[in-house]
Amino acid sequence: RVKALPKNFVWGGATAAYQVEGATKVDGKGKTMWDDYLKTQGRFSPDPASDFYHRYPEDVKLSHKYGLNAIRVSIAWTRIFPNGYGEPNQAGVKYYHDLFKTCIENGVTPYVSLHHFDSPKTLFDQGDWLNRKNIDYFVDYAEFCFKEFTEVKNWFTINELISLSLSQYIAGNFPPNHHFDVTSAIQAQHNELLAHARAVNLYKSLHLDGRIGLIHVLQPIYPITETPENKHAAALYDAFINRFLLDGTFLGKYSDETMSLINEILDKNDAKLEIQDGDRAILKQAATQNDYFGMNYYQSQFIQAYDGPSGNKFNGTGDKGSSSFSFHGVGQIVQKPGVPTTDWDWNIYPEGLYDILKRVSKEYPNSKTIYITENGLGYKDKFVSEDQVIDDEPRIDYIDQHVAALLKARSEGVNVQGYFVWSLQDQFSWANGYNKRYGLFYVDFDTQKRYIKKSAEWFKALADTMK
Ligand code: BGP
Repeated sequence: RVKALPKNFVWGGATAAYQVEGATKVDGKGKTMWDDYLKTQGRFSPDPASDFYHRYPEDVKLSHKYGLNAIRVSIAWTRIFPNGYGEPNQAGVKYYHDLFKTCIENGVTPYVSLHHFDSPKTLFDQGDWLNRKNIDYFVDYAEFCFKEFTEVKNWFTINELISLSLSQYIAGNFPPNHHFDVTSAIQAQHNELLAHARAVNLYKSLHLDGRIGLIHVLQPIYPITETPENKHAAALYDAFINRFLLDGTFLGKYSDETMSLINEILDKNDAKLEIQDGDRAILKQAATQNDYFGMNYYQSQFIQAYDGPSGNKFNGTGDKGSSSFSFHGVGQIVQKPGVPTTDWDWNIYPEGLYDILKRVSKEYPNSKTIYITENGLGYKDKFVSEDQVIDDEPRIDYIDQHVAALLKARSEGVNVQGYFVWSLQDQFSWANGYNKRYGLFYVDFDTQKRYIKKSAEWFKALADTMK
């Protein structure tokens, strides 16, 4: 494998508060939208997850030891404001100061998101992102963090707006588990974009010494064959999951072509989108003020035209081939022969990463600098013995191919400055639990002991090419 990373490349591991911290009931933390839901569901508990709340010094040291110069973490809103607003909880504030200090002291730069799927329960009960009052609370929380955590120089507002909206209101695998509630899905996207834009505009007005952006997961949509119907299906679904958000973020408006595709979907599904006076100005102001763009990429999808009823099956168990997705008036997701899939039916398609990087840099120059903020392989890693490195060769292959796609795009002028693997250590997966592992470091969830995987050693070898 002949590959070298450019000098000063950001080479990191990613985490999210609720997926790693555990300690959901300590030091005054408030409930998120997940706590009661997971309890009722009874499949798995978010405690202790990877016990990062107590063990972060060990994970940060491991990061440094294995060549990582950066880490993605998120702040749990409910550690700072247990109810989403009000008086800050000092124990939560202290925890994050300590965490950031440890990262910085170890030469592992923190990249910090304010919201990673973990809305406070109180605000979730009042409509989550569909309630515009919650946008105000988010901006207040953001302002508090910007002013308090001045040691953080790299901010992201919200992680994966589309995953939240799609999982909450279309696929139904995140609370409140609506299926094909198209009105809520598109409105949540718009409202989250507004929340992001307002936070960026505020951050810039504070003239702080740091950078800010947001994170979108992008999923290229390809027609399964090049018929006009299938191409149109791909354009429609692409508008719904990628283009609407990219336009809103980096053009500061939804282009006419994007809106005509979105309106076609809304009409066919008796849905509507409300854009209020003043929203456009907020988006427009933010569009040029993002300092960088965090792009998550896992997979691409293949689609065919479809006019039947909507319906889906979510594969949250790793039972290969058990998922399906058909969206009325948009399209039906199909398998492309020859494209390998994971046990959770995610296509392994590194070409998609190359294509989407080229597209974003060409069509959305306001994205400026791009970081791949998540990419990785969900895999049922097997622990063998205390003294044996865990062999996760398929993960190495996956990362290797995607880093190659990134470097190719970079060599053709796309301004990619970093790569964060999802994930740093094994952690809790929202709708899949604990058997879908992604980490460079294996976590025995019973003992919380960390073990090295082969991918960590591979990652380190690549990091060493930077010197
Ligand atoms: C992204 C999220 C992460 C993470 C990852 C893997 O969508 O930002 O939080 O979970 O995907 O997804 P999953 O855990 O569903 O396999």
